[in-house]
Amino acid sequence: MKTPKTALFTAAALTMLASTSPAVVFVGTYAETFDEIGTTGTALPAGYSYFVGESGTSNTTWSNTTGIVANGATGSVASMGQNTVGLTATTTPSGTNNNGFNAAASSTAASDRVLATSPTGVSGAAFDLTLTNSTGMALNTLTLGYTTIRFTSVATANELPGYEIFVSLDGATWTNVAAFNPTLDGANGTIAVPDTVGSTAVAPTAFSLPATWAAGSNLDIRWVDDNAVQTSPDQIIGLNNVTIVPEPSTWATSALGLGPLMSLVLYRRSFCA
Ligand SMILES: [Ca+2]
Ligand SMILES: [Ca+2]
Ligand SMILES: [Ca+2]
Repeated sequence: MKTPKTALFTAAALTMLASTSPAVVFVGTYAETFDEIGTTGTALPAGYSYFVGESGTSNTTWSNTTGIVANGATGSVASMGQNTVGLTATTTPSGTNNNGFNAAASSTAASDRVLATSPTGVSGAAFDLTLTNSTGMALNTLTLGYTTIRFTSVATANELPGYEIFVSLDGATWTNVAAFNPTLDGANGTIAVPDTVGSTAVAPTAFSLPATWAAGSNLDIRWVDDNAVQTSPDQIIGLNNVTIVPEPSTWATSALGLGPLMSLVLYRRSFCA
């Protein structure tokens, strides 16, 4: 029974590496172009880690009936293992690669760098961003924007197109943010990520966190790419131009301290009237 033992060992080794890279301090605005990686860099930007499904999972783990499974002992977003080998730097990603790519947004835009995925032999791959809430206040709603680059066209439809977003406030329990789940055709107001070459700009969209993001604590955001069943390699996709801000209406008043201040002004006015 050599094969199962090897698979178990590999999964255990990946789990041991599952701590993410140091978090980025989030003071109320965040923007990442990935361009500072450079054309030959292999290191992820600050706050990012790369994960793949553990050994023993495959391109049948997630499907259009199960979706990408958030939590569970195996075959879930929660059970993915960190891969610290380093990115593969290239202009145009091709083939399969469980290290992740540092790619160019296009062959004519070499300085515009993109993190790209093309998982193989596992359930999928993910880029994970860890942020520490240094705004000094609890946050419940964020506005997230990013661009999905579609590097390749595929002969048949990808089972689960593009990236799905998962968030975690403890690094253990994960929640899908359904508003960002793409479809091939963008039906019913969903994000369209067709199986053709191109880019999909996901407009900044507000979403509620699964629980309050307390001041001083961490939030993880994962862009998860499934390893599709139908084609091999399945569509190679990439992540570019991430922006994150607190949801504007709550941020505008609380960040400037206008909430308590306005209350005091109103109280004084009524008291002195
Ligand atoms: Ca870029
Ligand atoms: Ca694949
Ligand atoms: Ca995929």
